[in-house]
Amino acid sequence: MTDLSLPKDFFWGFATASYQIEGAAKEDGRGPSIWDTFSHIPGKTADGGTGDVACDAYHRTNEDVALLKSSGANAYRFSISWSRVIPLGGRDDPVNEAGIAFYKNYVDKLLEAGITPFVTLFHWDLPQALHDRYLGMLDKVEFAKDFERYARLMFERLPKVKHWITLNEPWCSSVLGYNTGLFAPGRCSDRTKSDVGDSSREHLIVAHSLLLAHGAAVKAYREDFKPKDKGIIGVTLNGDWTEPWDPADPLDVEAAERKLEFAISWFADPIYFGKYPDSMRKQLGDRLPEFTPEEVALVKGSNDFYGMNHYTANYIKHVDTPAAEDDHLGNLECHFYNKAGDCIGPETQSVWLRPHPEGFRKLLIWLSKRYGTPTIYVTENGTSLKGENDLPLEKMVNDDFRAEYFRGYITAMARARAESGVDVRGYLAWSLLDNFEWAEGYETRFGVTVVDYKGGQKRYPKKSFKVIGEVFNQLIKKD
Ligand code: GBH
Repeated sequence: MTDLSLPKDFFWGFATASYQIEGAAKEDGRGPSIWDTFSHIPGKTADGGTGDVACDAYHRTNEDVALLKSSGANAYRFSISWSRVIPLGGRDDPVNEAGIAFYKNYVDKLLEAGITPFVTLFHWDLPQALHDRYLGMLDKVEFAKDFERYARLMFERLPKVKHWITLNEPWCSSVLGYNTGLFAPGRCSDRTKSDVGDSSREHLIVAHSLLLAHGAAVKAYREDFKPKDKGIIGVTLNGDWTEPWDPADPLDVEAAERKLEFAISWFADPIYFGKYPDSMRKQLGDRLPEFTPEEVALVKGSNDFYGMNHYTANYIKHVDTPAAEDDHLGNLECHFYNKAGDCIGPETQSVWLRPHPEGFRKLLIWLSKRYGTPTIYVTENGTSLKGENDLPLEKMVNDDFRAEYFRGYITAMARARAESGVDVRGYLAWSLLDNFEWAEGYETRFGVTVVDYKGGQKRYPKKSFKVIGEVFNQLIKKD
């Protein structure tokens, strides 16, 4: 049996995001973000939920840090609400000191508790004012400048933070925000008129802007803030594992690889190689933006580590002509069953999520091979449970399904490290708390802690909260 143990300095803990947990949407000078606007439009979230109150985390720093400490975790990932620290978002707009003080205190409290903060600058909650001013992420020049200024402010004001994540899942901001319209700001590629000419290109333009903004923030950090030999910065990308629908069909095999490229390499190839993947260029032609030489210089080499969010897997079937609005996928379809009738994994509450831990191991290896053994931090991994929200509290805390999910996935990660030399150095489970699950509202829960929304936002740790700690305690070497 391989030794699956993890090194003593391995980071493990939990992750959250500002709009999903903070609430206090109008308090202490916070400005609105595109998610405030979007979640208040009837029909945009499953239960009409908004982040107005969420888990009320803005008022519960001490309680939540104590909760984290009781788990034994040594790391915690959270995100900053840009519009809480710069309510209007822009580089010439005023700073909101109350917002800064909130995050400064959070960092101090975590460090006092022996927990290392991993801080995300942008987890989708763009200041609404920037969207109103110049369409936000659609304007690559203005957006990168404003993002860089915001990033500089945080680097300066949170000097104790040594692990920075620029963007969370730019794929989601691009595709869900500008192509399918399921996420804020809810723009769709309907091939009708658009402020940028052809609306079907909007997600491609947004992705390009996000890459440049990431590059600008990294450059600023490295040149002006990074302490010697300390302090690392990178982007977090989402990506599901893929298996061919028919392993004997070369077209499906190729499509499975292409799906990884359209989801992951769209962002990672520019960062590691300075260009978009050939498969995307081939399919999208000049609809896909080109990098200027200056842009290549900014983006290429801009990751100190690879932030990996991972949840699920799919069987991939090649199709010759996808629906026009599906061209972000790359001529293919995603299925939960393959040609032989095997199912990729059991149902959860999320239509897109089927546990398949073996896919995690394979994707870690795939990333490691393609990008030259980068240091990887798993910045999210977790699951919802079918019907969990309908259970009474005493049943909700017995989340065996989630506990087993974590056991399987963490073991798969340890195997990728031990057997295949993947340089994974940290793991943050999604999520510390049940929270505002975006378009799914509050009906879908991802937490290892129940948040009793009707009972004053009280927290009740679930079984998985404890099991994750046990698994890491077994795996991490004592000396
Ligand atoms: C993460 O994304 C987010 O970072 C986090 O905020 C969120 O709470 C967590 O997932 C749980 O959902 O709408 O059918 O096209 C995970 C990756 C990729 C999952 C896009 C949902 C949309 C599927 N996400 N996917 S669909």
